[in-house]
Amino acid sequence: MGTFLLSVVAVIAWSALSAGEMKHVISWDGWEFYKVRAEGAMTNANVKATCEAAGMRYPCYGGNQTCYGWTAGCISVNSFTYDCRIPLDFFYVLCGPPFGRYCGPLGDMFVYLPDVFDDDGACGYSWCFSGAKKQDKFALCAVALGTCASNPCTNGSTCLDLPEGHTCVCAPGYGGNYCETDIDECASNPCWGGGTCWDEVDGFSCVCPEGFAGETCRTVMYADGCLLFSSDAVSYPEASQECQNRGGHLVDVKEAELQRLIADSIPTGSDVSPWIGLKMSPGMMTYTDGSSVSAQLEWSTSGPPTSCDVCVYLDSTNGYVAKPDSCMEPHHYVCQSESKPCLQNNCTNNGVCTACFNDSYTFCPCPDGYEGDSCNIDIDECSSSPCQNGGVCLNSVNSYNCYCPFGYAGDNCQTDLDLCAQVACPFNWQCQDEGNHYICLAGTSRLMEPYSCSSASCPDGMYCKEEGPASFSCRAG
Ligand SMILES: [Ca+2]
Ligand SMILES: [Ca+2]
Repeated sequence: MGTFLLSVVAVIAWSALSAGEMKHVISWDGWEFYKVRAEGAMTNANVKATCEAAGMRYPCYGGNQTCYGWTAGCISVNSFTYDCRIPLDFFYVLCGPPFGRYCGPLGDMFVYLPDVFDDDGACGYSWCFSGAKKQDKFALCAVALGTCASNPCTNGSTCLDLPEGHTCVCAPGYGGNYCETDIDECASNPCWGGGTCWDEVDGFSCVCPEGFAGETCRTVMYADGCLLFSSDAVSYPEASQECQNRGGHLVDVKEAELQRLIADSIPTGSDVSPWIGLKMSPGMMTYTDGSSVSAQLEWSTSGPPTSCDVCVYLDSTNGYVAKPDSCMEPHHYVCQSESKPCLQNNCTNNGVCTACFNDSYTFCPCPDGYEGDSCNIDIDECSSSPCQNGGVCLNSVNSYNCYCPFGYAGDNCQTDLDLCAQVACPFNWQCQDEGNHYICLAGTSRLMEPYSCSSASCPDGMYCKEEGPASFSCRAG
């Protein structure tokens, strides 16, 4: 009785967990075939209901509507076997030939075949026996290839069934017919100044080189302020307005150093020829602060133009010398902002926070020995293994110390001390310097007798070790 109850419980629990479970069998003539776990007797009614509950259609034992065993409601597919029976086709593809009785992927599978068995049993694979007395096996079901029912859309996308087929509406950051592709947002090289780009889902992040900041590394800090390199090309008035919106102005290039800094900050090969803050105001070239053109600015011709409505850009094809152009031409541009202390100092270890462009960008210029966005990293000066001869390195602020083993000295333990000059072996014995210890050898005139270490053998702080007949060593420790 106990065993009987146990088996009943087990069957109920098993079917409750497994009903509807499905396994892909094969793609065939525009359809995807699945075996779907059924619950109860494997009758035609149950096979049909199981397929429909899974959102699928049901194929028949006969392959198309001219063949044996096909009724309305079945799907039509082409068969290549002589009797056009679908399960036999599958056998040939999955397991045959030669045709046998068992094919693993088709095992325990029942196919819709009405009006053949008196008990309404579905047709069991492969000799088409009635399924009416079989319980909880698999129904053969199918969905049309490419329809939403077969879940073709991936990565959280939405599938739309349309008359001409399905279409996948991708979640942001994915592409491809089935949204299977993570779009590479780094493909356009968005990180400026040699920054490293990391592709993410629907975005990217830049790891900026030292001195560059901002989401795309387009802000550069220098001694007197910050420069911001635009990502777009616009007319001079638009560029001027954009810089003002950011709390700065087009860069006033008055010193040759600043002109060089701009040139050096533009990645090689990017062909960016940016507007700078210099244009013709009635009769003379003036900077954004109203001052007249500096003698230090290097020009492409003999000097600044004297007429017309012209603005000035730095010519990338000509070593970034200044060149006039119509103010309405599109160019990239460089904004400039003076730096000032941050409203809040987020820098640690005595770094002084500096802000540019209305606090849009903050920098922590770090004191020597520290690095990191907030100067929170103590640079490990031991990482280059500066201590030689087994010296132990201790990292400190902007420095390191080597603790040398016995026998070595110097800042990096680079000096091999002459131990024999500092110690004494017994009279007439020879001293041999072995780096971090020394050996005393009995003279050849003495008998080769064993030496016995005593407290007097070595200097204080060293211990004696018998090395064989008539020799011993003194070692630190
Ligand atoms: Ca991506
Ligand atoms: Ca350090």
